[in-house]
Amino acid sequence: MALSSALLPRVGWAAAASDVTLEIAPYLLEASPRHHFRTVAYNGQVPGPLLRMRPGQEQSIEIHNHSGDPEIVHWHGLYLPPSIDGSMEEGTPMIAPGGSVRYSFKPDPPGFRWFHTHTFAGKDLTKAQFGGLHGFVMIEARDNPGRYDREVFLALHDWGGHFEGNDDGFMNPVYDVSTINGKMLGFGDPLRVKQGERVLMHVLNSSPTEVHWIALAGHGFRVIALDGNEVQQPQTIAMLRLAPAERVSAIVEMKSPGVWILGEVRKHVQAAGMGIVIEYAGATGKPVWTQPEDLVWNYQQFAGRGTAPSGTAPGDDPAIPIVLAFDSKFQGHGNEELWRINGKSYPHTDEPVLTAGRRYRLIMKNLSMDDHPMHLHRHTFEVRQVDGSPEMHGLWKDVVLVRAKSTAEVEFLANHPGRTLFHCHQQDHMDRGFMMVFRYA
Ligand SMILES: [Cu+2]
Repeated sequence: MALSSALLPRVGWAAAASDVTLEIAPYLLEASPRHHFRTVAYNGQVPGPLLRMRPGQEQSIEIHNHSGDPEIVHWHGLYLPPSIDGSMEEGTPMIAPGGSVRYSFKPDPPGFRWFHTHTFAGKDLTKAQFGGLHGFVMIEARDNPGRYDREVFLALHDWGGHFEGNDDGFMNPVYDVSTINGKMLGFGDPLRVKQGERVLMHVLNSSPTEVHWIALAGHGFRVIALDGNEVQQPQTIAMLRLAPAERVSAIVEMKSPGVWILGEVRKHVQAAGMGIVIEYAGATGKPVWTQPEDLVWNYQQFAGRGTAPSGTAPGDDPAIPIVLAFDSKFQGHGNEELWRINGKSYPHTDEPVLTAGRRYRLIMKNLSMDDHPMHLHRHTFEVRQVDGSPEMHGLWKDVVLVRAKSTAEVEFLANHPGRTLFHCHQQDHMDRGFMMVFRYA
């Protein structure tokens, strides 16, 4: 039996009234015996159930909201109509407290996706993405040849957030506890492996606000996909960087017997709990960590030439540029800043109009001192340039981290008519105006 199913009960696709039922309800998370968090979860577990779906095969999902607050479920990375994509700004109806909805759709595109709440948190750092409402979606054909022995799904998350002012008077969330699959390092089940195994790790950063850096002592990661889309040039690297909502799929060859730590590279975050023990069969002893000296990551190394995932093949016309400048308006000491796109905050942001069949190039100029993980709903984009890099090809994502005082450029084919939300995935930033909607003509 795959270890992933031992860690995360699967929801199958047995013929029934609906293929999957999600129960949204209050939940007490035990990150360790001394760290409990009152939150809300899907099906009484954090992360929620792993949903396996077949590409293009009708899937029905029933959702019951027992939480006492209106809820909404966003299907991150899927091509769904605005009525069910899971964003109020696109027109998806909220699920009332005590209410239920039933969705039916044909999952697309194939790959590692996820689902999560898309509500407002404001000053309450237990709500929306600060809580436990996130889960994995794997859309995969039955005949996946699998160059690996088994799959493991890992979600990185931060808990117990509160606002803290920095030297400039800006308020940012900081956290007491960080977890992998809801557990602090040393308190979850170890990942038990065998020598010679090839383990495909699907890592999701479900953190409301934090970028995370992950390494596995004694091992490298063979990165084969970013945001669920195969990369043109797989690379074996020592550490992964994941901005909020990003995913990395990497194969780890288990060829260094022992007991190791897979965890956050930054000491204070690992000390707050972000780690999991990797234990070879027959190995004993204290888990070993080796501290990397530098944080190293770049998107460019994975780019190359090649074909696009289904439905996103670039057309022949040159892309139409859309320039978006990001900045913030200081609201006074002790307040959070108001975030702006081209000088306007949601709901007053522009609504650019797209023509179906045309390609667009988002030129994102980050004038601010913060990094922003920018997410486009209902589409996949091609990352073409980041941090002053040369032009790139074939790197397909749905989130890109636009670093402070830098420009990033992405292109996408407007091939999914309907309202489309574009926003910073950092919860406190989107709550403070960092969103806009694209419309189709
Ligand atoms: Cu942001």
